Amino acid sequence: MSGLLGEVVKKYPNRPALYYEEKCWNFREVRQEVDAWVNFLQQKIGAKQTRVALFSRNSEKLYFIILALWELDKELVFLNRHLSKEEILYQIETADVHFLLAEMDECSKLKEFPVEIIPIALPNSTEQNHSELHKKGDFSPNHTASIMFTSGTTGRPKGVVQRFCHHLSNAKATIMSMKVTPFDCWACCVPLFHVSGLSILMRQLLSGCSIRLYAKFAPETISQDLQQGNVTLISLVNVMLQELLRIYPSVGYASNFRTVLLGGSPASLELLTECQEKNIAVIQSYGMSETCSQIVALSFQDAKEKIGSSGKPLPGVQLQIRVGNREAKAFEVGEIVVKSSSIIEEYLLNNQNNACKSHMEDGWFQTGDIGYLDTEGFLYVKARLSELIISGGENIYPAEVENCVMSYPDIEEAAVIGEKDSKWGAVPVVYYRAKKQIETEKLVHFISDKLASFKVPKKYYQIEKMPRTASGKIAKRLLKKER
Ligand code: S0N
Ligand code: AMP
Ligand code: MG
Ligand code: MG
Repeated sequence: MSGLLGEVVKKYPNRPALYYEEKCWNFREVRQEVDAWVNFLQQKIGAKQTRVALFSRNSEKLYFIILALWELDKELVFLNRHLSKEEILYQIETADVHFLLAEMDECSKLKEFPVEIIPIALPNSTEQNHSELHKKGDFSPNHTASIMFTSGTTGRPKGVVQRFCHHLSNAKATIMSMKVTPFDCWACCVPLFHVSGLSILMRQLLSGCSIRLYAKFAPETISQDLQQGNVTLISLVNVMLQELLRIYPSVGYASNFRTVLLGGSPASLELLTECQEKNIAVIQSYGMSETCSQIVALSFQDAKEKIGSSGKPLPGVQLQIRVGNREAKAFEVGEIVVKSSSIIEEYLLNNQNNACKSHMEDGWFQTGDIGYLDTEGFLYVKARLSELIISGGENIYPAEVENCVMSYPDIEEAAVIGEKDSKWGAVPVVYYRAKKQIETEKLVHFISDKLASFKVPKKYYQIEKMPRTASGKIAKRLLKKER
């Protein structure tokens, strides 16, 4: 598997690799850009450093840097761009990172961190001159490619350790099931710091397809690219598809546009129906960071008959519904467990280099999601074991927000629940009990300092008494009545 980048460059040197804003780079030009970054970065970051953190929006530079750091055999720690300073600090300490590459305008915010900050700016020519030959990354299967944090039920983030073998196994399955070719152009407007985005890069390295990368989700620009035939595939979360439909052109999209890969959360039936009416092919998918992107998908051929289903396992993926220790019957609801070579083996925990296994003894991975299979083996995801709230494709674990709210002076108890939201799908709202009247504005300010913006509750209810279940736990279902 040596030199993934080298191989794709050798096969398709003159084919377009990357489109970004008005520019295009073929694979040979990508190689040159990546080499320049390799030379620059190897002078900045010592060979002994195994991990490097990245904090950035999508950009052509970020794309080159990811490839360059892999050429240097570095493990990449992807930080969500919306994180607060405290969250970033926690993640870089957990991952034991000493170097952080950040967008220029974020550098001042990060300057007191115990890491060396490298601004993401073009390496200047004098720095490039000092270059020496470097060892080309071999992308060996067991090497860690990326680490992405997920919060989990305890409220403390843990690192999802994605190795090249996991990514590549997933990429192969996706390429096979979606029939991706070098003539495809995959629009990447999801963040590269999520596996939704990074997996597109992996699929490119294996298939030779082009990528059209966007700095942010700009619906007008993307809609135009879809109309002009500049894109054949696109990965989206619900809120993005909804925005694109709002400005859907009467002439439709170009005929070479093939399909939307929709993922990250349950798909809205309304949205799927509207896409069917407009003849937009959507692959509804189920996946997670731990599975290195989609592992179950509903092809658009099946979409009409099986609307609401997440589909069937991708090639190489085994799926079961478990009730206790046994496998469920058709239509019986239980926990979704999966087995596949694209599933991670371990999480990084809060003590440096302290990892925990992700699998059960028998090799199955417990997703924490609840669902059932129909008689033909189509998966329906019903709910989650945890109270995870998904806002616009970003995950929010109530425990994490509750811990933060309870650390505010005089607040004694807090409960966070998700509320339906027409734009984001769901948003967090908080109920709390305190010794005295709390000024909401100050509380919001306090939380915003500590948590990523999308985790900050959108509504605040100070209540006298928390409703409780017979066993004494907060009865979240009864909270709304306390308003
Ligand atoms: C929807 C997005 C683009 C919205 O962001 P927007 O409007 O561009 O705003 P920003 O400029 O980024 O931020 C400005 C402020 O807006 C608020 N905000 C932003 N996002 C959210 C949000 N999600 N919820 C609530 N508020 C939000 C903030 O206040 C922000 O302020 P600052 O800047 O101060 O923080 C954006 O949210 C987005 O990109 N969402 C998608 C994220 C995503 O990709 N999720 C998927 C994660 N899951 C996986 O990766 C596994 C599944 C998977 O692989 C997959 C998923 C989808 C499609 C395909 C696949 C696949 O299998 O391949
Ligand atoms: P993440 O850890 O951000 O990758 O999020 C993964 C979680 O998103 C899964 O465990 C599910 O709870 C949820 N999810 C992803 N796809 C779907 C889907 N098709 N239907 C329901 N939930 C989904
Ligand atoms: Mg912020
Ligand atoms: Mg997430």
